[in-house]
Amino acid sequence: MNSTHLSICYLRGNLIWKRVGPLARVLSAICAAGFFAVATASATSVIVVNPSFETPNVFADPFHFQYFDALTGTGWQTSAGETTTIFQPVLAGSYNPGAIPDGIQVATVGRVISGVALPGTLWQDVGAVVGGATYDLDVWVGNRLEPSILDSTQYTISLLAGTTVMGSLQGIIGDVPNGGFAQRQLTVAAAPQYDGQTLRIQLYASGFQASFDNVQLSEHTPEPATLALFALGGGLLLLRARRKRVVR
Ligand SMILES: [Ca+2]
Repeated sequence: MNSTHLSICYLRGNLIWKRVGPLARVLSAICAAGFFAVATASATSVIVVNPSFETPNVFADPFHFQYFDALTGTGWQTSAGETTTIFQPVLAGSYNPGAIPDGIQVATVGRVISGVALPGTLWQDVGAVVGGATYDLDVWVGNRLEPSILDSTQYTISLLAGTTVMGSLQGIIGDVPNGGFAQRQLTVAAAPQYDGQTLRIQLYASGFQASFDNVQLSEHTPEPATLALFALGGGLLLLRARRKRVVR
């Protein structure tokens, strides 16, 4: 719907209102629905640093992985030592051939040391929350081929405002095909009270280990021009209602 459509909607409703009131109300409702559909149409990508875990290249490590907390400049932070890594699966047997969604490296979160499962958390702050916006967070989740005990690993993908979880998505690694990756999408509507707070992406795993790759975030906000039209339309309807009361 555009401004022309808006005008037509209003004029038609106004004309019909005088003859058949209920029909005009239905028409007005249809017009309003059109406005709301357009009001959420603007989408922008939120910059995620190192979204695919390709930096730095960890090939030189004997096991082709490095712990995040031993690296700088990755764009990601980790809370617990030695449980999150950047991994380059050079050797066959980690994932199915061609399974890595993007590039040649992934992140692994969580591990087991001496039979004890250590959870892991990766996070990145990506700017400020826009209150009223809707966010789509896309993450690929991987299930390594070895060993099968990995299947019981639980993972949680979250969007936070500061340290408050606005929304999260949970799953079990066993739901992902063995040796493969599957895309998961978390959609979060940011409540107005979170406006201006730090927007944080968080990836968590416990039980054994989850793999993550290709993290993408988009923000959907109402278009200012559309909101202005909507306010104008609302104002016109209000004026019309007042005029009608005066006439009576
Ligand atoms: Ca990658």
